[in-house]
Amino acid sequence: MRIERITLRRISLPLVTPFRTSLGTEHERPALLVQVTTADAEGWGECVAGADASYSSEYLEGAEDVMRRHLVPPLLAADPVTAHAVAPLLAGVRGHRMAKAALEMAVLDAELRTRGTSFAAGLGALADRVPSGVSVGIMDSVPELVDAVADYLAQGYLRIKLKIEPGWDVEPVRAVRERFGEELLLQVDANTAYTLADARRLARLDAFDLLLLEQPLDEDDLRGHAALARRIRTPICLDESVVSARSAADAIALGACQIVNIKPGRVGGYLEARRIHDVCAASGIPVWCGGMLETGLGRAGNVALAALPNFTLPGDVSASDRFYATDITEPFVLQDGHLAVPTGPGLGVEPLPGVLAGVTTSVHEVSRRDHDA
Ligand code: NPG
Repeated sequence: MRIERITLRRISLPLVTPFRTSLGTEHERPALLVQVTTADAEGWGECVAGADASYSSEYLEGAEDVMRRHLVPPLLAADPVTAHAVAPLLAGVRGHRMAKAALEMAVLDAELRTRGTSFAAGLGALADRVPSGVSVGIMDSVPELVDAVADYLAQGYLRIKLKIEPGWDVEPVRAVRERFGEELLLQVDANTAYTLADARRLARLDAFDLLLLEQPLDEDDLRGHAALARRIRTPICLDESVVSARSAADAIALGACQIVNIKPGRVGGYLEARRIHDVCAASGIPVWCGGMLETGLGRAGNVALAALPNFTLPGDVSASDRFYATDITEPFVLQDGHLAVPTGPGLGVEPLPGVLAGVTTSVHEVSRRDHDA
């Protein structure tokens, strides 16, 4: 496959409700889409970097900059290109996993569309639907939170994840557990908001039979997570700390986690995400698919990934309307608490041209010819 053109498109989608985590509050989701054009197909990628560098060191402007200067040129110069060749071709650039992931995703999509193979089949997934969980932000009051959870459960979501931070942890978790009972699949996500000095407070969450406590400590604090794991009963799940199959293997070996959240965007792409899935499966560590407020494009890829066999916990793969009144693709809809795995070639979904045009804020195109010149 030869890439004729790479188009970088910035969009911004308004959120249906503000989303507050321990890192801040988001009112809209800016995203960077990558479109790879070959003689036979268009492939789409989505970069999950945020507007600021609060979740990771990567941020959207930086991701676009590194793509334009350092990542797009080697892809346009390579002939042929395959999805598996993207990471080696870009290995001369350190880090920037979110930028690399978006480019690899677009190449993989183009390749699979050319072959007439779906993302799920390409990744080796068999399930035709995946259970859907929902992530519930920090709210102004506990009653407001309980109402929001009730509404998501009425819609059919099969698992609730509560965002927590110091001052918003034991009480909201207790209220939700008491209101909805022991049967509710419930977990919490701290986005690195605690330190090991909070171990006693975090141990109070043990009373609520949570599925897991996600990323309580700093992303580079694997030993701290291992120490915390010895002091609480709730299983620890890592998100921010796991950026590659190697870091997953290290975290597991150190006893820093009993569960792993896999986000393709965070780990450099769907191919590395699958390697993490395999490493975890071999170690008896269950995984689930995280979410980063993806549009229908990233959501399609995530649903396909989540159909792999070791994704045994419901993921943050919610319906499109959890975040967006109008998605840029045909929306993903909850069916009996599940999302259907797309079966069409590649991602199986495409941006709706009218919607895409309406949310686009900038377009930058580089073709092989410009590059050769
Ligand atoms: O369902 O897409 C979703 C959102 C799930 O809570 C969620 N994501 O920390 O995992 C997280 C959080 C997040 C969102 C992180 C956006 C970074 C960016």
